[in-house]
Amino acid sequence: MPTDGACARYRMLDPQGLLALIADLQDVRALLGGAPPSWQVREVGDGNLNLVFIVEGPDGSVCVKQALPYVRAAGSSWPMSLQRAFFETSYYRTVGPHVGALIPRIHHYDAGLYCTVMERLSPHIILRHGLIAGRRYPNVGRDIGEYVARACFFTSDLARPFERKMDELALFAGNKDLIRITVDLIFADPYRVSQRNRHTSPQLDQTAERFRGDGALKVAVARFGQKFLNDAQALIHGDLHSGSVMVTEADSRVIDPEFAFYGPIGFDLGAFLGNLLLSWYAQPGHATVNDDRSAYRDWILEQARIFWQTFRQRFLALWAENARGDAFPATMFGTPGDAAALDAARSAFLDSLFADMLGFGACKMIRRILGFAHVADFESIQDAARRAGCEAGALAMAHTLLTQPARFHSIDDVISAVPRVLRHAGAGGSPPGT
Ligand code: SR1
Ligand code: MG
Repeated sequence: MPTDGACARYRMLDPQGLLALIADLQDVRALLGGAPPSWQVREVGDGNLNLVFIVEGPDGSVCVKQALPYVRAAGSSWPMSLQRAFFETSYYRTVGPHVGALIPRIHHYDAGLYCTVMERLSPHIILRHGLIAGRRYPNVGRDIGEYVARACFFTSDLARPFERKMDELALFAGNKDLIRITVDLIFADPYRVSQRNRHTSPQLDQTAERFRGDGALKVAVARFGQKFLNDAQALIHGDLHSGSVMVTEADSRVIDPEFAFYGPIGFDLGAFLGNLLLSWYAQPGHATVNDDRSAYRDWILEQARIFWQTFRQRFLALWAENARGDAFPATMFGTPGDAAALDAARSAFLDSLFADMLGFGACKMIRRILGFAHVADFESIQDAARRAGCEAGALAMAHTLLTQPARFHSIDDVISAVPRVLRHAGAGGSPPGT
């Protein structure tokens, strides 16, 4: 864990400080080539929390991410622990051996400056930006499904003795400040009056008020909030939305795991699925005369299907091949007669993850429309009425997922419901799911 002594060395990096830091790292110097005065530094961060720099030399480039002592999107009025950088690097170290090249290569972590020097992903772009631009990434659903399966399975009790998990659980339990963000911003604020909330107004005023007064919806959300705190199933990324994935047509990488802790696997699954659905609902806002985005919407839903199916198949395969943990110990299920019962139990577990994915995904959709941190998928739609129409559709779908979960037994149930759930009574349309 970081110490107070390490904190004392902290200073916010500027280009000069960054060059001094890197000049001392022989491997990174060699990668960049040339001498520090020839290196170009740019700050490129557009996220809610951190500074992000690109450093380019004559032979190569690196990315440097540094935690700020406050929430970047809010300013110094919202202080925030620097230790998130430590939890991010700890997450990368833990899942790295299991996920291979699906994360960036980490060159160096500086415990005093709370910054990480890592591979600069190029020509990758943030998946969310690609989705807004209507670009297709043929491997992304499969890659992220594989990623969640591997990262979560190998850190779960299915794969490892509980002692190891307990040690890590204790370490990541220190990530309290970021867990607090999630607890408040996802599971509470959108359903109560909070100064941090905002929404497209006046178009969604009634919907926001209706959601705050919807007891059945709030109970469903609160149950997922409780599950988020209680179900220490695996080491989860904690913020696996489409802004935490970088892509090319051939390659996908998961970044930004600073919200990591031992939590429910469905939270990571839901983050990715929920953000694909947000993108689907935002597409009319990005339509042009030449492209109404309807074919692109089908592609998004196909990626959602591939994502879930890949996760399910890979998680089950990993379980069949690597059952070395204390949950469902392999030595207990050695007789031929056990196979059917074990298969049924495994299938039931995956069904529970599916239900969690839908519930958490819906919570994540709602918070991006009625809460503090919104997403560029909607924010980049200039026309407020058009934006509100797209957002109302997403809210209706999320409401249906949370209040009518029995309608959804398979990913096909979700995919066929999405185009039919377009408006919500509170947003001036018909009731959801009709
Ligand atoms: C105050 S931080 C707001 C949001 O940004 C991150 O991406 C997380 O999703 C967090 O909830
Ligand atoms: Mg992030």
